[in-house]
Amino acid sequence: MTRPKFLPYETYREYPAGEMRQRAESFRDDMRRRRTVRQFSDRPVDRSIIEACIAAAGTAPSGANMQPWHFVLVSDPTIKHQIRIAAELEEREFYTGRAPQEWLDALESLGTDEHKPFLETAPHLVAVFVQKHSTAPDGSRIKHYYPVESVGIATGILITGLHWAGLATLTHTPSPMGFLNEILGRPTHERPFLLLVTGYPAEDAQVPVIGKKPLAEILTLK
Ligand code: IYR
Repeated sequence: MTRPKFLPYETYREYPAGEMRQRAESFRDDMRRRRTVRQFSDRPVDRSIIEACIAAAGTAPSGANMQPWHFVLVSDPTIKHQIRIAAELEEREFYTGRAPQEWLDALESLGTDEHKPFLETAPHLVAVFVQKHSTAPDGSRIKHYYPVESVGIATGILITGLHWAGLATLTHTPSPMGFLNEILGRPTHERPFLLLVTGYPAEDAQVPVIGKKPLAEILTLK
């Protein structure tokens, strides 16, 4: 057993109370501008911007710091095409049979259907995978803790970072997503978590008229 090493927390920054409030409120206001977009422009976006956002996502807290995530950044049109074909195949089944009516009713206000042109139009797709375990150099399995929660947090940071950078995103969850392992050559102990579509919104992009619950509804103060 090695003794844990600790160092002073030198990167911490404290802000005066007024500035803290201002930062929190301006962050809230900026996040309120974020909308999920389903119509993307094909305007190119430098890959390094997405890479910086993925690096930010990789700073997320995770169970026992196992960092149980893997990101595949897809910008190659041929691979995007393969993903679109596979996703639309699953989605067609979803919309024409697999989905219970209750689920279809819940999706009605979003205007989604089995057509997923954005998987080819948008310049980048980020496939996010959850690693159920990892492998030690001797081949033994290393257990991961709270992998889904951890990857959810990392994905939240990724979406926030892309929005912060000025890009639009769509959290897309074709189901099932097993085809992503095949197309992207990821091992079976990695489960697709979601597919994040990113780029500029199309100039004529429209967003559904839906709202977010008010604070009083999502917060209980005790
Ligand atoms: N995966 C399908 C259906 C879908 C499901 C949920 I839950 C959404 O919030 C949106 C869509 C699709 O992408 O169309």
